[in-house]
Amino acid sequence: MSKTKDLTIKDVRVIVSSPGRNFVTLKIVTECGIHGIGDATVNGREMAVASYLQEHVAPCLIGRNAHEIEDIWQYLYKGVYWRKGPINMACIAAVDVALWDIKGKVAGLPVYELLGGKSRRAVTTYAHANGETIEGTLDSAEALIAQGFKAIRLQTAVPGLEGTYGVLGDKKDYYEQQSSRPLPPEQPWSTRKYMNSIEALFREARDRFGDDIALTHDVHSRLTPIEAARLGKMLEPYDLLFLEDAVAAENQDSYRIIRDHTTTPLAIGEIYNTIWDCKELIQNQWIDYIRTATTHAGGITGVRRIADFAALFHVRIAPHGAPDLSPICYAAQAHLGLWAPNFGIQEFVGFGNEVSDTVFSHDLTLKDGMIHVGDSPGLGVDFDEEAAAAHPYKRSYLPVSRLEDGTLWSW
Ligand code: GCO
Ligand code: MG
Repeated sequence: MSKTKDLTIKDVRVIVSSPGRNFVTLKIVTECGIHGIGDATVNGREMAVASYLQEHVAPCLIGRNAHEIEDIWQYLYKGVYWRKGPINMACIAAVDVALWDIKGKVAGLPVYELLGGKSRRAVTTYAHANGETIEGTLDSAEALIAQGFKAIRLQTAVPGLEGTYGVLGDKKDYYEQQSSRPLPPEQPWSTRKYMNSIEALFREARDRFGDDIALTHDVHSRLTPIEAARLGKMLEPYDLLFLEDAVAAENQDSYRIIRDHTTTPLAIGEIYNTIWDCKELIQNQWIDYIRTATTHAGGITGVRRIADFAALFHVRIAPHGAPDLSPICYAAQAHLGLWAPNFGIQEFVGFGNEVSDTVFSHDLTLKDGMIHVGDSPGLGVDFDEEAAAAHPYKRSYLPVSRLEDGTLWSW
């Protein structure tokens, strides 16, 4: 069937829109009219990705055969000379995911079938419970458990600090925090205050919910390795599914120190772009979950490679799923999660909001905390360019963190 279709790429469109928040969407159109879409959003640096795609990537795609996903991936990776990097890899990711979408549509099959078929019924997720107090956080967790979630991430404000990661006070999101001043919001950090308050959150969670519910926590790279080792030990009695981003690991060796001291499972990877960023973490078995996202780590092709490598070392995938990842990314990761033999869990904060629902349509459904993938050919997600045009890009930044004396810290 595919032989009769002309899959020459004839148009590549880059659309930056803000249906609730900024997204960079790539649309690849072939001669026969079949199109595919990909997500290239890099939160806070959207226009850099858009211009890289428009100016440098799109011209190389025109006239290419959309079926040649691997060759196009290599052409954009090796062929660019400047390897890796968040902007470059998000652009490769968007192209890659759009091409998988096209291949699925041509084959008349959902993408997970092209990857090797289902390894499970549906994709288990973890949801976020946040709060200004432990009680507030646990109330929000209780509501999620009532909806059927079996795994919850807990984040609570640190007493004495204004604006802890994951907790937004009276603001809906970081966009709202910047409504009067579009510059990175600043938040204070104190490791001492955090270390003195965090254990109570998990102690009270286990007291209230028992042992069946899986719990995670995101440290957002605020600790040093030895502090993270201490935190891991401190939380051992509460049996976390994983402790996320305990330490930033440009130096992957850091994780050996944490691993030497604690049996709390470790997860990292949401800002990684390639397999090289996590190679030592995985092959030394210093982590348990690798959290690379299709949007930031070279698409389905990039994350599939990481997943296969990770499987050799008992490391499972737990892809990033924050609200700055578009429904296209959610769909791509749902297909991967359905297939990957070493899938662990998917982070999930909803498929979007009322506004983004007018722009993105998809056939994913959530039931009992699991994402079910429909049987539409390709990714099963689409993007309405006209609806998107009603929501123009709005400059916005992620926050930054400072210690109480003003020193810049990891946010
Ligand atoms: C998470 C993340 C996010 C990121 C955000 C950056 O685990 O969900 O840490 O909150 O900070 O997606 O763009
Ligand atoms: Mg995180």
